Amino acid sequence: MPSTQTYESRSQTHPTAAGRKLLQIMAQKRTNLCLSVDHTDPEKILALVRQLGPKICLLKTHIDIIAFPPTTAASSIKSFTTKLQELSREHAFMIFEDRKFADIGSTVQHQYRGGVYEIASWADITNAHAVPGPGIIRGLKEVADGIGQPRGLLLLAEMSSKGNLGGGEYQQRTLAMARDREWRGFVMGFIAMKEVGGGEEGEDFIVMTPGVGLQVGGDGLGQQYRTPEEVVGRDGCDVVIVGRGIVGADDPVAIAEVYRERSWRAYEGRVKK
Ligand code: S5P
Repeated sequence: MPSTQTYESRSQTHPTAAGRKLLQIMAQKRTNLCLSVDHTDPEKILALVRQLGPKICLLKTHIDIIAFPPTTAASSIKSFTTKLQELSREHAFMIFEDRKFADIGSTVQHQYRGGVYEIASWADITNAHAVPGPGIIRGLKEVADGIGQPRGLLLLAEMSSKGNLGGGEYQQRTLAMARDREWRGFVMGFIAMKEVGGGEEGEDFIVMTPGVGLQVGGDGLGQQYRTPEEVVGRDGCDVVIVGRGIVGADDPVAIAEVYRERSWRAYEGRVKK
C-alpha cells in the first residue's frame, strides 16, 4: 500500500538528515517536483533554474553533460556549482547530482570527492547502482561523512527504461543492502517505480521516480513515461522527476506548474485515503 503518512510527519522522523530537510521543503513549498535540468549550456541551465526554483523541491543535474568552455573548465565548473548552491538557498530546493556511481568503493570515493567536479562539495544528494555490492555505499559514506553538511544517497532499485535489469530479485537485494544499520543516516531512499520497503520498524525510504510525462508514452530510446497520478497516487512514489517534459517545453514555467499541481494533488489524494 502506498504510504499514507504526510511528508510533514515524515520530516520529523526520517532517519537521514538529508531526507528530513527534503521532506520539510516539500511540505513547506507544497511541491514534490524534481526538475531534471538536462541541458548542456550552463547559462541556459542557470536561467531555467532561476525561473523554476520556486516550483521545485529538488534540482537534478548531470554535471558531466554540460559543455563548459574547455580552457577554463575548472573555474567555470566551480562558479556554476557555486551559483546553483546560491539559487538552492534562495529558492529552498536541494541539489541531486544524478551520477549513478557504479564502481568499487575506492574508485567512487575519488569520483565523488575529486576530479574536476568535486560532486560531494555541492550536491546534497547523489545516487549509486547496487551492482558492485555494499563497498560502494561504504566508500561514498566515508566521503560524505567528511563534508560536514547533510549528504544523502539514493540506490537505484529499478529504472524507468524498457528492458532494464532492475526490479524483482535485484530490487530485493538492493533493499537488503540499504537496510544495513551502518548507513542508516546516509541511504535516504531509492530510484524506483513504486514504493519500496517500509516493512521494518522506523524505516522510511524516499522513492524518487523518473519517466514521468503528462501522458503515458515513450521517447524511442527506451524511456517509458507514466503520469503523475499513476506514479504518486497509485504507486506510492514520493518525488516526481521530470526532464524533457519541462526543459523542452515552449513555456517551461507554465508546464512545471502543471506537473507540480498534478503531482501534489496526487499526493494529497494518497495521504487522505
Ligand atoms: O531509471 C531512471 C533513472 C534516472 S535517474 N530513468 C531515468 O530517466 N533517469 C533520469 O531521469 C535520466 O538520466 C534523465 O536525466 C531523467 C529523465 O528525463 P526525461 O527527459 O525522460 O524526463
